[in-house]
Order: sequence, then C-alpha cells, then structure tokens
Amino acid sequence: MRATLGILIAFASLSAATAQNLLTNADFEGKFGDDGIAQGWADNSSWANLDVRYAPGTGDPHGGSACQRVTCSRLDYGAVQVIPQGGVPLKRGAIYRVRAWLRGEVGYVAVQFRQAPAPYRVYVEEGLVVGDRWQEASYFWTANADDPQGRFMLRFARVGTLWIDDLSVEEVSADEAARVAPPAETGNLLRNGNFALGPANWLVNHGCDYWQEAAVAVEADGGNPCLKFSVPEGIGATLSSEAAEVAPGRPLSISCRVRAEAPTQVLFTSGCCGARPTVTDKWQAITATGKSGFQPRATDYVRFVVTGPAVLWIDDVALRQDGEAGGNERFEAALISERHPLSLYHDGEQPRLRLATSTPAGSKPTVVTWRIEDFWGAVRLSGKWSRGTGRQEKLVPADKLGRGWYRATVTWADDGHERRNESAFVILPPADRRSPVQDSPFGAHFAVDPSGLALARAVGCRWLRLHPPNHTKWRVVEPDKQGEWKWRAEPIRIARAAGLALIGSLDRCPDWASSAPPGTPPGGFYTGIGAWVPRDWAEWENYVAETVRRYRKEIRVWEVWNEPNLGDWLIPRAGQTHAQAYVELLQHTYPVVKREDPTATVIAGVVAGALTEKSPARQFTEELIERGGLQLMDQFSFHDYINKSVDEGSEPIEVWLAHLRSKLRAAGRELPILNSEGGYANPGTSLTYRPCPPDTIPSDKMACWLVRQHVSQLALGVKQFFFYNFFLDGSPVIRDWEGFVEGDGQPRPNVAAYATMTWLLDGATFERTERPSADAWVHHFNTPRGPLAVAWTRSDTEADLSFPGAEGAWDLMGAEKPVPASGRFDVTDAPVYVRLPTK
Ligand SMILES: [Ca+2]
Ligand SMILES: [Ca+2]
Repeated sequence: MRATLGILIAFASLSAATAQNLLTNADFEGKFGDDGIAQGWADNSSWANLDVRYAPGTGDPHGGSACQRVTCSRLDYGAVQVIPQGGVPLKRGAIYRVRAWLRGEVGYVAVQFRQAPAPYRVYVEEGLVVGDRWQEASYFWTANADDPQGRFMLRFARVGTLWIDDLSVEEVSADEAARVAPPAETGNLLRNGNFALGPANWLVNHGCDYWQEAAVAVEADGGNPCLKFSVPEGIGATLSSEAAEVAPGRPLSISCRVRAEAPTQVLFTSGCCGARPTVTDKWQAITATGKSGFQPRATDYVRFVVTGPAVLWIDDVALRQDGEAGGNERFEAALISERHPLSLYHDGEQPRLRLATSTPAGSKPTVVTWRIEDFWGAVRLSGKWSRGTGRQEKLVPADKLGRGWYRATVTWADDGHERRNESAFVILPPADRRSPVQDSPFGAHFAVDPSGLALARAVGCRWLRLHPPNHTKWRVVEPDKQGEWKWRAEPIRIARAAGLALIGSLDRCPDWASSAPPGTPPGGFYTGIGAWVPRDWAEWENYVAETVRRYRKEIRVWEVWNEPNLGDWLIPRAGQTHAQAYVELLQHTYPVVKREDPTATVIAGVVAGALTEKSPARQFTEELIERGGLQLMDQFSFHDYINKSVDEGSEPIEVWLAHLRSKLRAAGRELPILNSEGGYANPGTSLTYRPCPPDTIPSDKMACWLVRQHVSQLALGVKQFFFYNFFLDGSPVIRDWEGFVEGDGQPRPNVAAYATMTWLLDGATFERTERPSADAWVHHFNTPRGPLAVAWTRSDTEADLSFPGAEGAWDLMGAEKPVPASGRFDVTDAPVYVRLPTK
C-alpha cells in the first residue's frame, strides 16, 4: 500500500501541470490579514476546543517568498482545519489531481474534500506525516459527488506548527491520470475466493436492529468447498470479501458461481460494477465489469446483498484486472480458530486453530511460517508447515497461552513477496457476573442477536442502551400512521431473558409526526426528518405514554432524545434555541413517563461532547439548567468520544466534571451523572492487512483508554458508561465509530481489556484515588473479593509504585502478574490491577 503511494507521488511530481488550479492564492504569495491568514483562506476550527494562531511563513517557504504558518498550542477536542474561503466545484466522475506541500511537527495532516454543510461527509482523504523537510502529498481522485461548493481542507489534530505551500486542485483527463497509475496485477485479487480456507477472510454484516442473524457455513459440494449463506426472513444481510488493493483507472471484473434454495434476487457488486440477477437452484455464473476509479489508496471488494428468507451457495468468487475470468490460481493460507470469527474463549478452554493451505494443481508445495503473538508483541507459539497440492489442513492447539488477546499470523513467499493472513482470538476470565444488574456500571450498544448477546455476556456487559438497536423509538414503533403500532416486543423479551437491563430511548419522529416543512429531504434515520421536533405535542405524549406503559415491566429507565445539542440531531421550531426546544420536549415527556410509571427513571441531557470550558456541550447544558431542565429529569447523561485518555490534556475529565457538579448543586439538583455513549470515533484495526486510515487510534491504545475511561469515570462518581459499540458491521474497511470488534466480530484487544475490567470490578464500590505523582493514578475499590487498586501512568511515562501486602495482580489483558516480595510494580499507561489485603 505504502509503496504504491510512493510511486504515485513520484510520478505526479514529474508530469507537467498545465491544468487550471481551482484554488486561489494557493502559493500564499498574496496578502495576509491581521489574523495572519493568507487572503482567500480561513480557519474552520471554531467547533473544536483548541487554540490556534496563523502567521505568514517567510523563512524557507516551499516556493516564492511566503507560505502559511499554522500553530496549535492547545488541543482538547477536535482538529485544526484550514480551508479556502470559497468552495471548489466538484463534478461526479471527473478526475482531480490534488497536491499539497507540507512541513512541520503536527504528525498526520489530512488533505481532503468534504461536504461543507452537515453531515460534512468526507468525499476523499489522503495525507502524510509531516517532518522537518517539505514533502508533497499528492493523489488523483475520481469525484464521487456533484458539489458546486465542495470544501477543500487541510486538517490535523496535534499541538505544534504546520507550514503549508503550493496547494493545487486541477481537473485532469483520464489518460493523464492513467499514465501515472500503477499497472494492474494479474490473477484473482481476492483472498479465499474458492473457500478452500473455510470461512477465512469473509465477513457478514449482522445489522444492529435485528434479533436473528445471517449465518455462514462451509459445505463440501462433491469435495469442493463452497460457502452456504443463510439469511432469515425480513433481514437484509451482506456477505463481503476482504478489500484488495487495485490499480486505479483500469478495467475491473468480478465473477462468482452461485445457486439458491429458491429463486432469490441477489445484488453482487464491487465499488465500480455489479449485477442484480435472480438466482435459481442451478449453479450459475454471475459476472460484471467496470473500471476502477481513482482514489488515494485504491481498494475494492465484492459483496453479496440479500434480503431474507434466502439460502445461497457461493463459490469461485473473483475480482480481477487482467481481463481473465474466474478462478483462484494462487497459493493461499489461513490460520483461524474453530470459533472464527467470534473467537471468544474463557479460562480452561484450549483454543484450537485451523492452519489451512490451498495449493493450485501443478504448483510446488509452499512452506508457510505461522506464529501466535500476544498483546505485548511476544511470539508465544510458532512453526513451519508444508503440504501437497489442493486443500490441506491441520489443527494447531493453542494451549498454555492463558488469558489475553492473540494475533495468529501465517506468512509465505510468493514470487519474492511476503504474503500473510491473520486472525485474532481472546482467552477471557469466566463470564459470570454475580452482582445485582441494576448496580452494574457496564453498558454498551449491541444487537439482540446471538452474536451480540454472546459478546456482551463473554465480556460482562450487563446493560443495553437502545440507541441502536432502535426498538423503542417513535420512528420504529409508530412508523406510518398514528395509532398503527409496530411493537418490537420480541427483542426486548430476548434481552431481558438474557439478564440484561435496558435503557429505552424516547426519540425520533416518524415522518408523519415531524414538524419538518413539506419538501424536506428525507435524510437518514437520525439526522433527517425525524430530527425535527414533533408537530403536535399530543401525538408525542401519546407515543411516550403507550410505549412506557407497554414496557414498564421490562424497561425501568428511559432516556429522552439523543444529542439534542447538535445542529442536525434536534431541529427546533423557528426562533428557538436547541436548549429551549429540548426543555419544551422534556416538559411533554417527564410528567407523562411519571404518570404511566411513577417508579421509572428518566435520563435527559444526552449531551454530545465533554463539557469542557467554552465547549458547545457546556453552553447547551448551562442554558438547559437556566431554563429549568433539571427539574424534568432524574439523571443527567453526556457522551464522550475520545482521541486521548480522558484524564490527560489541559482540561481532563476530573476538572470539567467537577464544574458540571457545581452547576447542578447551584441549581439545587445534584443528579446522578452517566456517560450514555462514548468510545472511539476513529478506531484502528488490529489486523494489520486490513486497509486503515493512518490517523486512527491504534488498537492497543484503544484497549488502554477504554479501561482508563471506565475506571476514571467510576472514580469520579459517573454512574454508568455505555460503550459505543459492539456491532458486527461486516465491513472489511475500517468504519468510524465501530470501535469494539473488527468488522466480522474478530476481537480487538478491547475485548480482553473490557472482560478483565468487569471481572475484577464486578460489584465494586469506589473508595479513593491516590496520586503518587502528577503522572500516576491509583484508584482504590472495594470488591466482593477484597480491596483492589487499578493503577496506570500518563502516556509515555512509567512509574515504580508500591503496593504493600499485594496478594495478586493482573495485567490489562487479564493475565496474572507475579507479585514481587517488595510489593513494587513497574506501572505504565496500560492499567494494572492489584489485589490488596483486607484491612
Ligand atoms: Ca509560496
Ligand atoms: Ca470451492
């Protein structure tokens, strides 16, 4: 991937620039304003919580006599965004060459196009990690949107200085772009297209609003394995291949063989071509051809999209760019657990992994090297293996590993290149959590389907917030017409039967009940017509009353709306502020819930963002308090998505939470506070071959910060935290927000970190926090098994901390640590748990 990008950059620099630059004053040779910003340019960081200043860069510009200097001196939330004052007209299908010269010390700088108004969809992004010397970021892009006011942007999220010069955006011909594109590879670019490696490298989307799920199984069709894809009635499911690197601007074809139990319409597609045939009970071939577009990191993958009921058998799936059709001709290997992809094991279970190879007829045997590494990077098991042609398999017992997260890798040489395949599995503490569920602080968002329930149980998550799954929302239960109820009793019954406690969500207007003016574009489930306040409060009150009454035995806690401080998540009536509209909504909700169920708890606020100084979240909350909103709720909730640990930065959580508490106290309503949604907006992958943007949060940091966020919040009296989210999105490319597991459900290190935390802190009560130094935290809890300390240090620091009389210790991944006689531990930013003697 990196090599291809390097080639693109090198060639792009050589070719002549004759096209028109769609950016003005992009060499920064024009005037600078009093604010230090070059004419025609602007700062777009006011939504973030940071300090940034601009100045002319006169020493050592890339070209001419000046460039733009941007210095960020404080960054608590968001990113610095530099934009031209005007939009750039973008035409769908046109090819643009985008170039930027950059230097500085701010890490990764993204060079992107996005939609200027909400929801700020990012059309394309590429960038580079800047350094002392000028470097060029350069890419070709086939526009995927028509936008007369496309927003060009440079974006970074680290304290430091960036110098910018010689930006350009030019429309170029397909020939010009193709001249510098890498050549196409021959052969099938997909992994395991013939299913010789079992289900490896295929992903299923399980949705998040269903309570049954699609299943895959490998079946032998006369000795030839194929994939059986079963989709229950009413469920839309997607089966995806892994993403493959493709050559942009070249012909691309996809093909497969498929049959169905009964005639079924199947969408078989890649990013640039597809077909929608009706498949019958006879094997038939499907093919489609197209041309790959230009993207900075061109990848593509195939997927089958089916609405159940459907049963399909699929084989010989290919994505090629060499003009040939069908067939795997490459050697391939995989090492996956017998429970793949939801590879969850507990103490006492010995995972068994299947090492499978597929050697084309007539090829020589290939030697594979396999290894199993732990979270800390230590190779725990390894070996080499070689067998004959065709499909070969052996079992690798992964015993003696103990608790932890593990990556299983198999590598082999192919024409001088090292190829590899990977999978992940975890060994967790026991699943039983015995403390009363009502008191558990551990919640999340997951589907009430077998995978979602298994994952929640395995990691000790006790609470489910229905956002999504959307089983209680107005758009779902009364979707089409007043009085036509479509209750989802079944998933609520299933969730309760699984021992989960629920937060119901009273939220989102059906189109018929919205105050959106006629002609409003539909938009999405959350940010479209349903985000407008209800047209008639009587209709809303009726929905609230019916819903609370119906579920009052199953759902004891209700939350009102979601993120009402965001512009497109609650759309007020003309002349109203967001806080004003939200207080009006609470006036028509709180008394109704209490009338139907006087013992129910009503959570409100649901404010997006940490409530730091000057943040929009704090401003909204203070206005909510001034308008009497606290009288219309029993608990206050906020949401916090993090890009660093919550206890670091210039305004850590202990500071802003204390401020929030003082405001509640001053208003005479010191309500319980909870974080009803949070996690990672930009998660990274733990499977290193999957395409992943460079500015995502590494999976090892996610595991550390997840525990630090939970435990810090518990120590600060935050009642509960609902991680977003546990969904199996089926995507082979990294999706924003989908933070807990990989797209197919393979565990990220988060899974072991979360399970260890809930196992040790089940039934715990907070005692006190010690700060042995400014860079170290020790939070003390009383647990049913005795006193427990949870300790860590600031990022990139270590400390030698003393725990006299320590009786046991566990690392972040749940493995027991030896207890030194001295009681002293080397502590890092990865939390460690220490069992202390009972006093
Ligand atoms: Ca210049
Ligand atoms: Ca096959």
